[in-house]
Amino acid sequence: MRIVVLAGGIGGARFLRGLKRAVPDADITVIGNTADDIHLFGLKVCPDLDTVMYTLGGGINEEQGWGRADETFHLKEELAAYGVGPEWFGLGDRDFATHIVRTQMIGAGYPLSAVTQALCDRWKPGVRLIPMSDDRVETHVAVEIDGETKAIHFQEYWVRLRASVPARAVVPVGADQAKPAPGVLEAIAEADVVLFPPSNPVVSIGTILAVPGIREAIADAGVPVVGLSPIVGDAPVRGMADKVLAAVGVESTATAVAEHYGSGLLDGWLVDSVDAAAADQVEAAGIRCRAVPLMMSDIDATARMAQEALALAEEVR
Ligand code: GDP
Ligand code: FO1
Ligand code: CA
Repeated sequence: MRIVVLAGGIGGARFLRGLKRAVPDADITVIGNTADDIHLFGLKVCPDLDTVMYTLGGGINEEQGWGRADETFHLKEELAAYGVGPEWFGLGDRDFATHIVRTQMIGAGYPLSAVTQALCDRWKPGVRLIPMSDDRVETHVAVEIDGETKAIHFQEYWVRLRASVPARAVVPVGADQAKPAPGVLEAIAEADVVLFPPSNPVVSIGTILAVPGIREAIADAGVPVVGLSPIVGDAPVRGMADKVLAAVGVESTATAVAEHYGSGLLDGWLVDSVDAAAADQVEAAGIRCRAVPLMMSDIDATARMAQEALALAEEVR
């Protein structure tokens, strides 16, 4: 079975671990979000690609969900001693090596997709990980600070300001000019099923779908497209999805997220058992809906979620 998964960071990576457990023989292609990417200290950092790579490759800091296990921060401390920041972004020594290798290869002329493949030669994530695009796309958030609106990088909004200022708009800068990376459209066209893990609908899956051609390829593939809600009991399980959903005019409910993707894209939608009452409204929107436990508390529970998603895909096929 050929499965294509659009993934952000933690939500996507943890789901993928369960999917691999559920269907060990499946051929899984992951289209990773690169709109969180940021250039720091002259290096290109790709948080969501790295989160998927480290999680599936066994190098992730499990408690945090991002960054490396057994991490130290000597380099960051030395930079700070020179007064060189930003200090608000926690890049560890082990993680730095990834960004150095990536930046060096990009400087030598390799596209991000080839660099990601090279990094995965080390981590062996057991999936084919492709960035959504080789072109630079950066999510900026229009925030209101002291009555004035200004645009800042998504990482500054989330990591430095902890989403504490009102977000008025979310813009994937560069997305409209970006091309899908080599292999993205081909993987979608050859897929037996497309899954949306419980990733952020705006700044993870939304930005992937904003790359011209990707949404169309999914809609045209003629295969089941099934998503899992990242919103449980009208709130994100973690992160700031409620705030960025509000910024794009979408309520923070499992139903509203399904309607936001729409029946033109989604065939099936899983909501958590606590949101079982939402199923009728999702079905009324033309999307087959089931309520099942959606907490990724361990790999077995996550594998059951993946099985449910694949079962729903068979139902709508
Ligand atoms: P990020 O890039 O690290 O923010 O990760 P993603 O975009 O892939 O996923 C973030 C989303 O995952 C958030 O909106 C969370 O609500 C959702 N999430 C995290 N853990 C769980 C879980 O156990 N169950 C469900 N249903 N959603 C989860
Ligand atoms: N998230 C934080 O909340 N604080 C950090 O200092 C931080 C550093 C960091 C470094 C590398 C990396 O790959 C990810 C990192 N993240 C950090 C996570 C990440 O930037 C965001 O959680 C996601 O992109 C949100 O979608
Ligand atoms: Ca992310």
